[in-house]
Amino acid sequence: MFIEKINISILRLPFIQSFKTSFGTINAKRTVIVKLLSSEGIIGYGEAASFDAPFYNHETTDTCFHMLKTFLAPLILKKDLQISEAASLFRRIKGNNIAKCGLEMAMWDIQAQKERLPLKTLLGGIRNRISVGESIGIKASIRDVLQEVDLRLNQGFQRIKLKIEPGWDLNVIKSVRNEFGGIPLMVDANSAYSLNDLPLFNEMDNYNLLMIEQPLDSDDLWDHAKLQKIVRTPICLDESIKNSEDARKALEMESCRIINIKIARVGGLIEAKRIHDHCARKKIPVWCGGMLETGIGRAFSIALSSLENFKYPADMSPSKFYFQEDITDTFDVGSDGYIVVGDNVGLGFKVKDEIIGKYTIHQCEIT
Ligand code: OSB
Ligand code: MG
Repeated sequence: MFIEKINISILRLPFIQSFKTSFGTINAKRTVIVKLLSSEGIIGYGEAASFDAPFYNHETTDTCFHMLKTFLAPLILKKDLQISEAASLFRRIKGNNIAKCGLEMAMWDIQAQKERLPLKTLLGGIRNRISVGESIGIKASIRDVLQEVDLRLNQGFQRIKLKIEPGWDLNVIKSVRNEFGGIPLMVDANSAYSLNDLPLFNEMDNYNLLMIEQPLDSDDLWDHAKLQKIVRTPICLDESIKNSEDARKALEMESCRIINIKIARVGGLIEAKRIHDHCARKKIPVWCGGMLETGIGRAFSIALSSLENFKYPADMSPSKFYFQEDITDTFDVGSDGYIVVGDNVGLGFKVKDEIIGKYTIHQCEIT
């Protein structure tokens, strides 16, 4: 495809309700939307859904905008490139995976439209529906958590993930188990613990959790391997897996038994699929995580989740849980806890340019 024009916008979408993790509270989503125009007149959209501050990983919304504008967009502008060729050009730039993913996604959207195929088919997806769980942030009180768990289970969500941090862990897990019995339950620590917390993790083994997501430092495959030798509960890595090489090493070291794939964190769909395929060969299940992104980012995650080795429910609650309005047509989670993977061409959801305009706080156009 030949790229004629690139538009990069920072949007600010206020949250209806704030979301607290071990690394901080998120009150609004500032995200970067990439819009490409190809020489055939096809428009493609992508999202670099970073967080505002470098607490999840090193990137921020503003570094994504900067990297896209200054280094990434010029690599593909006015060139005739396959997506895989663009991805190898991006690989020469260190890190900054979320920024890279914004551009790569938009190329996939164009490619799918050129081939008149849904993204799912282009990626080799096989599922017509994907199962969905809910991720529940750290709340003011345990009662608030119990209320939200009750609501989400009634709405059909297939598993509950509790965000934890030191002081907000076993007490919450115990309360949810007491109240709701053997529901599919897991926790996500976003790197808030160390091996000094071993007694806590041993205790967690008694609560039949599906998995413990990213308990230790994001750079530390080694200590995760030590922990996984001691605890029975599967460890799932999120932040630690930045590419397929990390996945290979984590599996060789037995640092985890499950991997959370976020397209943004790994720099795009090519790398996401590579991790998926490697895990499939090694019989390690994966599932799709989220970045509290808009409908654009979610659309790509839904298509990716239709691949065969996505074995656990995705963090894919509909945007109406977070935003007053979304920049795309939205999807619903059925009372059976599934999202239907449609067969519309391209990313599969109608993008609303006027709503993008309404929330844009900064933008540039590169021609
Ligand atoms: O680690 O998965 C995470 C939310 C904010 C920051 C980090 C994470 C999360 C989630 C929910 O767990 C993701 C989502 O539903 O998009
Ligand atoms: Mg996580």
